[in-house]
Amino acid sequence: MNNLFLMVPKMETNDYVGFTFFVGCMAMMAASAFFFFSMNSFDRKWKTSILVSGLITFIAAVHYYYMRDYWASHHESPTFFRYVDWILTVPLMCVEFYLILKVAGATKNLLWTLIGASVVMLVTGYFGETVYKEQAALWGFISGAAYFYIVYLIMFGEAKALAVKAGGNVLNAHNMLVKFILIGWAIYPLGYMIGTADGQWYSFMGDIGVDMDVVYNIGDAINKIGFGLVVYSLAVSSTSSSEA
Ligand SMILES: *C/C=C(C)/C=C/C=C(C)/C=C/C1=C(C)CCCC1(C)C
Repeated sequence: MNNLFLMVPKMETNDYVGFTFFVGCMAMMAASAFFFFSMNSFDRKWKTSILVSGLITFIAAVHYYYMRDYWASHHESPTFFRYVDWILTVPLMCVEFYLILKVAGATKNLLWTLIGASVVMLVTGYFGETVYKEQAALWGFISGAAYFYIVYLIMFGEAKALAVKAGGNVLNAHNMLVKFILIGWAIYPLGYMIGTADGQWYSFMGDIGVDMDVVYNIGDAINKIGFGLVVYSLAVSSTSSSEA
């Protein structure tokens, strides 16, 4: 009987970081169920996009399950699980852009450029948070450059040109997804600055009283579930407009 209780680490009622891990886990699970169950009501082209939305939230749900547990047992940031989650889900978000823009002739080359930039962004961020913490500002800067390159590609570059070419619902959805990258993804560098503030020029970020993981958890909820819902509504509007 005791073993059963040991499986659930104690959670304090004032542990608001733990609370956001718990709620994040539930929200990711619910979103996954929603995407997976709704998938079959769309035709093939959209089915893949909704499947990817579901995979993004599902992969996150599994990682949140472990992160929640890790936090509850150690009261430390689950940096490793966090970055494993991101390295899997962020490239999948690049895949979403590619799938949407395929109608306008998006190339594999564009897809790999986006994925490559996102991997650089995450690996350098990981270095700054772990092995080279003293140089966190430098690594964060390199990571930020990769981030802005992604913003450039989808806002002004090749991806934007394709979206304009596709027009209609695709262009609307693309513009919406761009907002997620521009505003939603900008949440993450804030979390990073809070978490690596010690001894950096932005040391004041360490005193603002918000925990890095809370910022990351809010970012994930907005970006993974919100992003998926934009794709979902594009599928809904495209399906109903082709029937009409
Ligand atoms: C589902 C997870 C997502 C969308 C994660 C996105 C993560 C980022 C956009 C992280 C960006 C970072 C910077 C731009 C600079 C500092 C280091 C990072 C990795 C936190």
